[in-house]
Amino acid sequence: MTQQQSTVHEVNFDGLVGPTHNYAGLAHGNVASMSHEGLASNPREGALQGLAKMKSLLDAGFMQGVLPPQQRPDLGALRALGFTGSARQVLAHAANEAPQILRAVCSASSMWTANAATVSPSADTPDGRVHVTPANLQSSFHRYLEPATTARVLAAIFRDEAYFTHHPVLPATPAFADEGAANHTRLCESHGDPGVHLFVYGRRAFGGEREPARYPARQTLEASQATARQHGLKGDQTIFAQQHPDAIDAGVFHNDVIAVGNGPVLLYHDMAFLDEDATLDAIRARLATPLIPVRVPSEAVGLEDAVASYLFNSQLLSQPDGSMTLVVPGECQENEAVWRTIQDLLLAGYNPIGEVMVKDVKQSMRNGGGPACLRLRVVLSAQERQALSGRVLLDETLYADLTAWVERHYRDRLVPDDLADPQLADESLTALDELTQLLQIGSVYPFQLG
Ligand code: SUG
Repeated sequence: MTQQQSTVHEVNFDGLVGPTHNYAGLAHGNVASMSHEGLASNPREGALQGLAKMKSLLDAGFMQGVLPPQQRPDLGALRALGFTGSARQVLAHAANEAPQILRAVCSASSMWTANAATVSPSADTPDGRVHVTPANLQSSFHRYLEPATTARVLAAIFRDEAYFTHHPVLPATPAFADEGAANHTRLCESHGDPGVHLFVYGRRAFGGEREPARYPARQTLEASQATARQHGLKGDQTIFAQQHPDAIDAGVFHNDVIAVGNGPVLLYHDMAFLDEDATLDAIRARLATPLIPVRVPSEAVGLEDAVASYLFNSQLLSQPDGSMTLVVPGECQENEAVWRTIQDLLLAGYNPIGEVMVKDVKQSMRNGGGPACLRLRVVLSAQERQALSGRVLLDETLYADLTAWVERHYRDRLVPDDLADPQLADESLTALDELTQLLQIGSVYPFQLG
C-alpha cells in the first residue's frame, strides 16, 4: 500500500431521520413496512437513535458523515397531482380525497441513504474522480420523490469538480429501476486499493431469467449496467449477479438485506444469489486478493429470521489492524439462532470479523431500515475529504448541535391522521431551514409553502 492509499477511508454518510417519520405501510414487499402500517411513530426518538449510532461509530474511530432529510410533506408533488390552493387547502384536500397520497408525500424515507445513490471511488474510475449516480427509486411513489433533492444535496456536498463527477439519474421507468448502493458492493484488499463492483439485480428488463412471483424486484440488470457504464467501470471490474427470486418473495427487497461486503469479505446467506457458485467464481476471477466468503446457510439462519433480524443489514467496518467490526441492529440479539451465528462468526478463525456492536435503530427498523440502510458508503482520500463542502463530517460539536436541533424541533408521536396538520408542515420547514444553516449546505430544498 502506498502512503496515499493508506489515507483512504470509507466514510459512512448516514441519513438524518426527518421530522415526519411515520409508519404508512408504503413499501410492498418490505415485511416490516407492511406489518407496522398505522402504528404511532416517534420521529424524535428515531432521529436520536440514528445520531446515537453515528456517534458510537465516531467514538470507535470510524469516519462518519451526515446527510439531511428532505422537505416533507412534499407540497410540490401534491400540486403536481392537481391539489390547488394554499398549503392548508392542499393538505386538507389531499387528506380528504387521497389519504394514501398524503401519506406518501410525508414519508421520511430519505433517511435510508443506502438507496440515495451508487458511488464509485476514485481508485476505480478512469478519470480518478469519485463518481456518483443518484438512484431513481421509481419503484414506489414515495421514494420516487427523493432523487431531485438527493441530487442537489450530493452536488452541494461533493461539489468540487476536480474530485467529484455527478451523473444524471437513470430514466425513471421500470426498465431502469434503480435503488442505488443497496444493491452494490465493492470488494477490494483495503479501501484505497482498486476494487471490483458486485451489482446485484432482481430482474432483467429485456429478457429471460426467473423473476419473483409475489413481490416486486426493485433493481434491474439494465440499471446496474448503465450505472457501471456511467462510472467508466470495465468488464474486469464488474460482476452482475441475479438475486434469488425466492429471497425477494420472502421479503428481501434489496441485496443489502441478505449480504454485506467489506474489503475482501463477503458475508452472505446461501439464498442471496440465484447462482451462488457462479457469483463467487466471477468475483474471484476479478479480485486481486483472495476473497473471504462468509456463508451463512439456511440451516443456521432461515430466510424468515434473516429478514426479521436484519443480520445481513449490518455494517461491516474495517479497523486499522485489519480486523472488522459488525454493527448489527438490536433485533439480532433477540433472535437466538441469529445471535448464536454471530458468536460463531466472531470465534471462527478464517474471517477477520472480531467484534460486534449492537445498535438500537428500532424506529427505522419498523419500516424495514437497519444500520446498513441508514448509510451511504463513500470511500475518500484525504484530499477528497478536504474537498467536501458543508459541515457534514461528524465530530463532537456537530453531534451536539444536531442532537439539540432534533430536541428543539421534533415531535415524539405521529399517527397517520397527524400528517394533514398544517402545523407539522410548518414545523418541518422551520427545522430544515435551520438545518441547512447548521450544515452549511446552501439552499437544497424547494421550500414551497403558502
Ligand atoms: O424502500 N421503507 C424503505 C426501507 C429501505 C431500506 N433500505 C435498504 N434496505 N437499503 C423501502 O422499502 C417504508 C415507508 C413506510 O411504509 O412508511 C419504506 O419506504
